[in-house]
Amino acid sequence: MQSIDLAVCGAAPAFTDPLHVGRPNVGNQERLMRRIQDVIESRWFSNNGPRVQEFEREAARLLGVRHFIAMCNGTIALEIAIRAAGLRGEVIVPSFTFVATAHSLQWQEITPVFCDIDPATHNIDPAQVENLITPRTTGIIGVHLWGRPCNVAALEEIAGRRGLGLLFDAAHAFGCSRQGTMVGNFGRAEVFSFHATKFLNTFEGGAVATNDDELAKRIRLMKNFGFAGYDNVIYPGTNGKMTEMSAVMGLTGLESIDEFVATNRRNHQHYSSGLADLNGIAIAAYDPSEKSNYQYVILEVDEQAAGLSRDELVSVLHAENILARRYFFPGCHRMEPYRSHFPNAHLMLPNTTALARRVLALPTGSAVGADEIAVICRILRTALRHPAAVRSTLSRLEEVECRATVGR
Ligand code: T4K
Repeated sequence: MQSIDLAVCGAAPAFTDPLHVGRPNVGNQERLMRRIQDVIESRWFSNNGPRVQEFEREAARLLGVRHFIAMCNGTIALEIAIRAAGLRGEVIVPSFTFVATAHSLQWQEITPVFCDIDPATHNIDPAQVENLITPRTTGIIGVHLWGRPCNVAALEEIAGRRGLGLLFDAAHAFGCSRQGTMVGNFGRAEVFSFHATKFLNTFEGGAVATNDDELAKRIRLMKNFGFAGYDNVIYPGTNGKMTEMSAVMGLTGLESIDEFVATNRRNHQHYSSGLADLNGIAIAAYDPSEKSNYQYVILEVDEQAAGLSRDELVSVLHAENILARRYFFPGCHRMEPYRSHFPNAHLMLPNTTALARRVLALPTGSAVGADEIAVICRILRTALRHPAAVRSTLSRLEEVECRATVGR
């Protein structure tokens, strides 16, 4: 049999160290270390300290939004925004998202009602939203998946007409715009994540952005136990505060944000040209007329046309130490407790089901450059040139693995 230069076929892996999808961006390390030192010397670590306030001011300025409330992570920020906006009963959300979107509702006994996506945008399909509204529905949460904003106008129209609260999970969309307006300004509020793997990170972190003064006031109380001043609690709250250490990471990242975007955009272009003209392979594009953070390189695999499935390509890449991810497989509706609550949800989610089988995320960010991307593209091209041989090798490997497991 002809030898194929792929690790699954017996060649040495292309990378000795794993290449990750979500390697953190750091920015200027010297400035970061100085700021960390300052925090330690100041002995002020939390509770709305000066660095958190500075981070909030800088981020609000960048987004052109009235209120930017920093928090300890995106999930708590979502929970607080949902509660502060008064959502309860049922809320319509896409299933094709990170499970935190659904959990932030379920955690407070609000039922997430899963809506299908538009296969062209991967975002919630406004045309499907209306079919899911019941007397218990109080809101809609759109997710700007991969940083590509939802059809905000259509969702606003439905929410306005049906008297529903509209929030956005903007975990992927810091620094992105829609029709010239920065994400952070849509709906009643938008929620960001600054998790380590995000384009801008604060180790762990999140924020709510809103132009609604009343809502912002409530959110600030909620994230600080309901304290309106010393010894004065006027609201049931939780602990959603961001630490000073997180804020200095965020401030340092903000200073390099243009560089992060440039790197991501360059990586995206390298992948796009390196994988152009391959049958059955498409890269999710960003609108060049908008601001985008180019945070994700998302490959869509049409198994029929490509000759290999998404999962087979993931196996090929993993064997090379390229840790591509199947975001957001299998869809929230197939995770617990939703799978048990709504065993037939898939009947309403054909586009979600199809896309969850087709999509994979490739390594990008400042930890990868043109050389690594050239190798990744070469591997994908090689695999796709020999689909039959790769498929039979993979099924042989699977059989061996299966026999080993049975024998254990
Ligand atoms: N809504 C949406 C739409 C979201 O995508 C997320 C988070 C949220 C809400 C909630 O926001 P947070 O509460 O997280 O702030 C990761 C992140 O943990 C998660 O924050 C993120 N979405 C999601 C898309 O990705 P996993 O399960 O993929 O994480 P993990 O540990 O497998 O890491 C991903 C890759 O990054 C790996 O290849 C390892 C690498 N990595 C990871 C960390 C933590 C590093 O190289 N360095 C690191 O420090 O969820």
